Amino acid sequence: MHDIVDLRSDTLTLPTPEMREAMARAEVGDDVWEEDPTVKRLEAMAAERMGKEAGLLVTSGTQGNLVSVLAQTAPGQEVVLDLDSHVYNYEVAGAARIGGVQMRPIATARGFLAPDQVREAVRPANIHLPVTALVCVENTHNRHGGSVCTPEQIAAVAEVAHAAGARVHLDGARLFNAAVALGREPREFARPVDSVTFCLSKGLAAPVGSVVCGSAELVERARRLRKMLGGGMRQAGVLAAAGIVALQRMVDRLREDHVHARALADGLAGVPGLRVDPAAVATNIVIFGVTHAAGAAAAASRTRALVEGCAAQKVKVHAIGATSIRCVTHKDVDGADIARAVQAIREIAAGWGP
Ligand code: TLP
Repeated sequence: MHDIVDLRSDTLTLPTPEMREAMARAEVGDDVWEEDPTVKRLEAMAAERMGKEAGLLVTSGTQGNLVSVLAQTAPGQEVVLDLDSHVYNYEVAGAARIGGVQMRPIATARGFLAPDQVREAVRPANIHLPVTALVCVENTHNRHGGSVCTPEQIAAVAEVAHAAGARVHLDGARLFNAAVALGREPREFARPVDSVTFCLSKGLAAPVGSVVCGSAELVERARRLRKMLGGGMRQAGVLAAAGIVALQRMVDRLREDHVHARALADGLAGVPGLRVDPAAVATNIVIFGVTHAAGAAAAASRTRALVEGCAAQKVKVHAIGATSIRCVTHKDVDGADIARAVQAIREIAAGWGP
């Protein structure tokens, strides 16, 4: 039980005492000179977990996705990706602005492009058309409520992309959640793709950092691009040390977060004025809708009132749209906290009347 139940994101997780200890003890050097042994150790561990030749510690998931896109595209080329993807929606259009690439967003059912959608989206050779250089996939999918796709689904998309001469990037910010949910190894999801980014700083609870993995050649290009973006860190081993603990100790416990997310969704199911589908909760994210018989404007005002009402009871939730709220479970939220959040939301909704 915590004083504040913070369900806004798993990025809010605080480092564990073991992480802080590892950070204090970390052996460090200048990583721009490639002389930080702890960073090297983390990168090697990450590459091994992803089944790739090499890894690169970056400052954030956003930077990892950006260097991956920049490393595999040229200005004027096109990137095919899901309409609700994080790269397209929440990365400040960095790839368009810095990489000069054009985004080709495609609407999907659960956040995952189907092979046929990729086949259709890839541009044929024609003097008028941009070259499709990259296809991006996201697993788990943030805006689709932590939905999971299988390694086989990724492989099917990658096969189409590769046959058309495009490369594939996996935004695996929460790839370990997908792996735990499906009982598969992270490297199975990464095998079909050319680059993968995963975050240490979300459910794995490290304070800072993501890792980009791919071929040694791709990672060397990404290293140069990271420097260009200002992400060349010096004694970054203090951060990498926490990342190592994250990989060693924090992966298996993600299943608790998934149990808590399902309990939250179950607790909210059937509440009048809320639209929630517990069966759709696959990992640590629950997205629910707020409804009102009088229409969208009334539902939006209920949504705002719900966020504020929860905050007044020290339960923090995040509105990701006018009438939708996201809750993310993580290691700093326990079963009692979930019960408190359910109670707070149910009480507020009960006041809405029929
Ligand atoms: N997502 C954050 C916010 O940016 C929305 C969150 O709270 O969920 N890919 C995916 C799928 C993500 O969910 C995120 C972060 C990122 C990339 C970017 O990671 P950071 O925040 O480390 O730049």
